Amino acid sequence: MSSEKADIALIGLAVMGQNLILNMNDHGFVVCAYNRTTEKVDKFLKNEAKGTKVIGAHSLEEMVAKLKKPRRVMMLVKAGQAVDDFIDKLVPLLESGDIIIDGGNSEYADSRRRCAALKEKEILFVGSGVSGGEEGARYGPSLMPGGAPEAWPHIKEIFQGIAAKVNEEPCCDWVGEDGAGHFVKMVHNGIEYGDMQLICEAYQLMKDALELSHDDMSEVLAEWNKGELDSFLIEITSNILKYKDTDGEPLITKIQDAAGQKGTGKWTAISALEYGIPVTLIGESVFARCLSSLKDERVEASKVLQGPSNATYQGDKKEFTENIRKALYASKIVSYAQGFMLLREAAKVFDWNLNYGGIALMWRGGCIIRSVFLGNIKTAFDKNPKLSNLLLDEFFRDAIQDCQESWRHVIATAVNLGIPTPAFSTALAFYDGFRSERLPANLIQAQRDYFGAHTYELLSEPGKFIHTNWTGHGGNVSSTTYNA
Ligand code: NBP
Repeated sequence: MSSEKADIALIGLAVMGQNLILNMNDHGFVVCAYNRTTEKVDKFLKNEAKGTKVIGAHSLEEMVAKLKKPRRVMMLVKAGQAVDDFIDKLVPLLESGDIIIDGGNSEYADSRRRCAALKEKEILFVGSGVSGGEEGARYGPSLMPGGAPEAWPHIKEIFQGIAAKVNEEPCCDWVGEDGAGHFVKMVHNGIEYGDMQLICEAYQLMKDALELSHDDMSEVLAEWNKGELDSFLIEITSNILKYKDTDGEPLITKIQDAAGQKGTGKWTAISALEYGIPVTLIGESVFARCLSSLKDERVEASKVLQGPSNATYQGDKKEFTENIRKALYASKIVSYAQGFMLLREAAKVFDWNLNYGGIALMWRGGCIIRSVFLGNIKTAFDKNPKLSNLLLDEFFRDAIQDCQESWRHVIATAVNLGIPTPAFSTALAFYDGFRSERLPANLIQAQRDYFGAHTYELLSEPGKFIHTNWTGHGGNVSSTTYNA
């Protein structure tokens, strides 16, 4: 065995860990592999890592002894307790200035807590989002590291070396303090839920309203993939739609229509509620999955609840297909605008110094939401790093303007045909709400004051909250004014 010291240790030899180690090895870094079940270390060294410079360890003590200083230890283990357990075991073995990196799908609040606790012990903690699945880990993931900023110069070369590249630029940069890396990863996953739901709505419209064949739909998506919608998810959906089972039927038609979820979309929606940001499209996408999973109830309801008698579109199919594409594009712009609104608010709440253009670049390649579109977002933030909302950027403002008529036509048609388009519709409702100088919230304020003496603010006297005795028999005492 070589006496060479390792550049980094990696704990967790499941699919992500093994592939990331091999990726690091390809880029010239010496990795020390460790796993709770240590037989997996030997198995890995004898098989996948055979002939590489990867070394192994059978205890954390051995692993730490084999590392260059400052020691860099990365974990890719199941999120939650396993991460805390490893941290507890590692801390007594490490020295001031050593670095612990958690690359799992941890909740950002846990990363904030771990970063603060380890700072007390002078250990630098990094919580890094890793996206791209098995293939990404092996050949170039999107990496979103955040935590103790002093750690970045020590891990930058490895992280940017192994990350996906777009036009030579690595899809990895420093995200921000404490839990910022995992927060950005969470929003990435939420946006992924939104993108998938939007494609599903386009699919249902083409399938049910236009009665296109699966091969035709596959071709439509392949065509879309050559333009503004060029993305990994459109590409794989085109492939899925044309994939045939052994009997020649499209496999997709045989798959149960009940969607699963592992929680990151839900966490994004919960954060949106917590910080009061209308990330409606991701929320609708999570709920659409929930509704889909009520399969038995839907089957029963389908026998009883009536919709419109006509469920197919009578106009020009080609033209309507183009309208669907534009509805999808406009809705997608709204979804990303909402995602970035949430990032901006979190940055304010936690005092993170987020680089929005850098985040767009991190998502531009390597990860599931990778797309040409993210290049446009990067350009928008490069042009104006202080851009308050993507919808206000000229490029996106004009793009929505160009799509608007089609977008409204598609949603109106879907409503008339009884085809659900929750994500398309919520995106348009958000757009119309966001561009309204006046909303009917004056009435909400009046209602709240009427029944609960919650007070309201007069347009003519901003900042002054007053109560009206609307009925003449209520008291004049008002409730305290605060927002929860
Ligand atoms: P898993 O999420 O399946 O985790 C397997 C690893 O966790 C093994 O090394 C296992 O050790 C270890 N582990 C478990 Br399970 N419970 C443990 C415990 N109580 N104490 C110590 N170690 C424990 O592997 P993965 O799919 O490679 O994912 C790794 C991380 O990366 C996860 O957080 C995941 O959410 C995240 N992630 C996954 C993907 C993906 O596409 N799979 C993508 C992006 C991020 P053992 O061998 O001894 O059981």
